[in-house]
Amino acid sequence: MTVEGTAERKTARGGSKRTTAKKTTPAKKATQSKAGNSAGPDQAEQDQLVQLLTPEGTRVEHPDYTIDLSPEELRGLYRDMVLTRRFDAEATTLQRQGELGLWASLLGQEAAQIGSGRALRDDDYVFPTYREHGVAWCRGVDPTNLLGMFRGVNHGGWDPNSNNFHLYTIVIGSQTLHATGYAMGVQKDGADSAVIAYFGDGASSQGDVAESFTFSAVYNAPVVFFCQNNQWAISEPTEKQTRVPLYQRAQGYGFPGVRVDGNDVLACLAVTKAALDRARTGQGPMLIEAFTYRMGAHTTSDDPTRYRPDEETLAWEAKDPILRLRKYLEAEGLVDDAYLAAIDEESDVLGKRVRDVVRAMPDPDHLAIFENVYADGHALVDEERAQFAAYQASFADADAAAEGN
Ligand SMILES: Cc1ncc(C[n+]2csc(CCOP(=O)(O)OP(=O)(O)O)c2C)c(N)n1
Ligand SMILES: [Mg+2]
Repeated sequence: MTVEGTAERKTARGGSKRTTAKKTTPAKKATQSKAGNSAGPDQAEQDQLVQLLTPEGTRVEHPDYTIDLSPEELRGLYRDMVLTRRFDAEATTLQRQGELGLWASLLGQEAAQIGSGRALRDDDYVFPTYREHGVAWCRGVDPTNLLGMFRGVNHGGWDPNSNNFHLYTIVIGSQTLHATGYAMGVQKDGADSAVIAYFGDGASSQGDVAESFTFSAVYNAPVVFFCQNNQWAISEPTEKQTRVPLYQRAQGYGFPGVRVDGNDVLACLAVTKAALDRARTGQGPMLIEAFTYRMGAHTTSDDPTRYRPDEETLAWEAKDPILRLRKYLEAEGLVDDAYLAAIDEESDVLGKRVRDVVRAMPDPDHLAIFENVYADGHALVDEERAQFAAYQASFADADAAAEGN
């Protein structure tokens, strides 16, 4: 999945020697990547997008996907997105202040996550990656619970079965297999719940995702594959993952795929609801490619200015998911200044709560890391635990000796 790896393969196929390949400076890389990751879809791609709300906030219709929401529901989507963005910004700041070890921001992907998250029924089951903070919000997972793992004080932070929201998965693409297996189980139980697996454009290159597509198709499993194509897999542009639009991959496995405007919360909601309904009525899996953009860095350990041009990010800013819904709500007279101010105030309260709770999270017992490795214990884990306990105790001994002097 590296640029270097792809370049080498191309050179080898082209017959020229690898040693002739020139080193690419970060600046050159950025220009090159622009060809594959333009500032948004070109006209052909645009024609394939399911869209119900234009970037200017104008409501449009689509022949296959419709939605009819009450003013309250529309305002709810706006509130979800604003609060999720605020939570995310707070987490990024907490990482910068040394309170978290790492954070993976969802900035720019709020519509994809809130739209799909609000399409779910309580009994549906979600298998997320590590960036689905908006979906977690929709499932009712307390946002502060998402931060324990990123602070390094627990292995997850919530009981997946309380909200039917699995723990975050870092191993790229593996959760699509978990989702497929779970969906096959749901089917055997005779339940009419559906399962949704989130993954990224980079994950689409993983074998696990290909296997999930095969198994779910042949078993007609009630699973929706929700791919957030945010245009980048760390520093790799989507053109390094695929030569066809990602949603078209589904066809080869025998189930439908659709590309939705991932910055349009209404379209994401409508398309995901249709896919879930399809799954729960025995019509099998579906692939949704939410065409969106990762506005921030891959994680707080990444510096995107080294590999992508500012113009690309700026062009996507004009498609901001929150702004377009706000324009629509304002134009329809569905929100007023007082409502918007109240949401901002609620955001501030959430931000403060997140900061307070994170700072007060107790450090775990040093030996807790050895728990839950095996259900019935393991001799090697026991040995490692004893070694680590002795190592920790050596500090206490040294402290005691120093005090004695
Ligand atoms: C199996 C595996 N290989 C590599 C990695 C390192 N890695 C972490 S995130 C990432 C990129 C994922 O990109 P994408 O699927 O597009 O998701 P995004 O981060 O853009 O949401 C990689 C390669 C990993 N976590 N797991
Ligand atoms: Mg990506």
